[in-house]
Amino acid sequence: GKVGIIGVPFEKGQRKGGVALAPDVIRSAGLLDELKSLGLDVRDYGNVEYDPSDISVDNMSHLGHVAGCTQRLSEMVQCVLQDGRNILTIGGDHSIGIGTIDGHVKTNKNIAILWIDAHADLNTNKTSESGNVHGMPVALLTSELADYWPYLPGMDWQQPMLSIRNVAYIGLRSVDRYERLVIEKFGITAFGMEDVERFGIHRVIHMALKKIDPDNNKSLHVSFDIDSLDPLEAPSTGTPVRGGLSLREGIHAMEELYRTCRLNAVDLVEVNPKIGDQKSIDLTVSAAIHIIQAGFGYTRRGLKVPEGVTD
Ligand code: DIR
Ligand code: MN
Ligand code: MN
Ligand code: MN
Repeated sequence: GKVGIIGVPFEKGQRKGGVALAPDVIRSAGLLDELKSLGLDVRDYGNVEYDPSDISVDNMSHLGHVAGCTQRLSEMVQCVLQDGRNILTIGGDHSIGIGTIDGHVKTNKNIAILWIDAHADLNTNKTSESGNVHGMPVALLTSELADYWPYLPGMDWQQPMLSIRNVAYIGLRSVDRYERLVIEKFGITAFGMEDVERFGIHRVIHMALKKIDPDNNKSLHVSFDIDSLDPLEAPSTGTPVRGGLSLREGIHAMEELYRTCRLNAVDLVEVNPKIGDQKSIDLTVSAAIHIIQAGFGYTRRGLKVPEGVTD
């Protein structure tokens, strides 16, 4: 397998400094070597650089930066996929999902998204209580939500091409009132922590796939917000919510998705190496690397001996 890595040192989709450091901190913790040890051909495309546009829209903080960054990111994602590589994007805050999913859907229209997060990230500028764009990417990306937005200058390159029927949530436990209303109105596939409790992560993953990819033929995209994990195991993140997925559940989810052979894009977002003491930061970075490895073929059964050296 071939994989391309893009770092997105972007933190203007929320208000806490530090998330922009995550791509380099996660690389420094040995990410590339870990992926290479899985037998992958790994190419690092470096960090996104962009020109912000000078626009503003009511209750959307730093939209000019979000627009500039995600437009460039979408182009880079398209390049990597066209090079025949699966893609790993390291954020940055979750607003970067606008760029990665736009790039994926422009390359392959038949995609399905697993949004693994404590939050639904489904606000518009009218419903958001924070004005933070990292709480809005799913609403920007999906066609059913298009009517709920005003015209957004700087975002013309991004037309919502994805149906909300192709999105499943896993790990929800902090959903705003209007987000809940939208989830119910459109019957969005959503497995919150309650469902993980009730069915177990294994069944939840397979029920989600059955809903969003019933014919087992879609290009799968996981957008993994590290705050989906319990803060005991991933404390260094901007909006932690207690009672989350264990690292074991997160790893199992990624292993099962890898086994479909159709997991072609992974985002890992919201690690903030400025939150907490060194022990918390190390714990969070190592959790992120475990999640990524599982999504790219690491298995807890042990790896196979490469072909040709078995005798
Ligand atoms: C909240 C928090 N729903 C918002 N969202 C977060 O700001 O819209 N998303 N933290 O990751
Ligand atoms: Mn998120
Ligand atoms: Mn979140
Ligand atoms: Mn967040």
